Amino acid sequence: MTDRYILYSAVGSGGVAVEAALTLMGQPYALVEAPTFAFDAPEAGDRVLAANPLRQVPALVLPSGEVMTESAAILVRLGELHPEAGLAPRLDDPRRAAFLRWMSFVSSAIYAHYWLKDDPSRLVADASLWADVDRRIEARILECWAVMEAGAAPVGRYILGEALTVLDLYVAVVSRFRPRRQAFAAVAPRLGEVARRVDTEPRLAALWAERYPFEPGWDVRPLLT
Ligand SMILES: N[C@@H](CCC(=O)N[C@@H](CS)C(=O)NCC(=O)O)C(=O)O
Repeated sequence: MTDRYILYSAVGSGGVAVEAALTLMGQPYALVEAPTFAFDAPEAGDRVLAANPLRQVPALVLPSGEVMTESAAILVRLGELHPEAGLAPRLDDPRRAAFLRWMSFVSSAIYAHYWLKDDPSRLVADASLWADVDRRIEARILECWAVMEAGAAPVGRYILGEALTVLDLYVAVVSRFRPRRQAFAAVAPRLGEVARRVDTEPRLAALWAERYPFEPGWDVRPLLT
C-alpha cells in the first residue's frame, strides 16, 4: 500500500493522457520517466519493465500495489475510482456505451499501430520497404480517425457532449502522434476542434508545457526519411 499512484510514463507518450487525467482528478502521483521509444538510450525505457513486461508506457501502480497497463483501461478505471471528478460517464449513464466503445477504439484501432510504426523492422526485415509500411499505417490510422469522426459524431464542446471526459484527453494525446494533428484534423474536423479545446484547457497548461510541449511545427506531419 502507498498513499499515491506511481505512473510510468514518458514525455510525448500516451502516458501523458493518464498524467492529464490524474491532474484533473487532483490525484497526486509519483512519476517514473521511462522513454521506451528513445532507441539511443534504452536503459531509461527499461525502467518500465518493473511494471510492464511489454516494456510500454503507460503503466500505473495503484495505491493498493496492483499494476495496470493499457492506457484505455487505466483511464476508464481512474474514471470509476474518482467519480467526483466527473471525467467519465457512470455505469447507468446513457453515454457509457459510446464512451467504452470509443475508448477501446482509440486503443485497438489506432494506438496499437505504433508498435510497428515506431519500428517497422519489428515485422519487415527489408529496410527499403519501411517508408512504404509507414505510409500504409498512416493511411489506416487516418481512416480510423475518419470512422470515429462519423461514428462518435461529436456535437457538443466535447466528444460525448458538454462535459470533458477522459475520452477527450485520450484523443487529444493520441492525435498528436504521427501523422500529427493537421492530418488528423483534415479527416476528423470535429474531433480536431475538441482536441484543440483540450489543448487550451487552463488546468492542463502547465502539464502540456512540461510533458507534451507545443513546439514550432508540433502539429505538422513530419517528412518520411
Ligand atoms: N496498448 C498500449 C500501448 C502503449 C504504447 O504503445 N506505448 C508506447 C509509448 S506511446 C511505447 O511504450 N512504445 C514502446 C514499444 O512499444 O516498444 C496502451 O494502450 O497503453
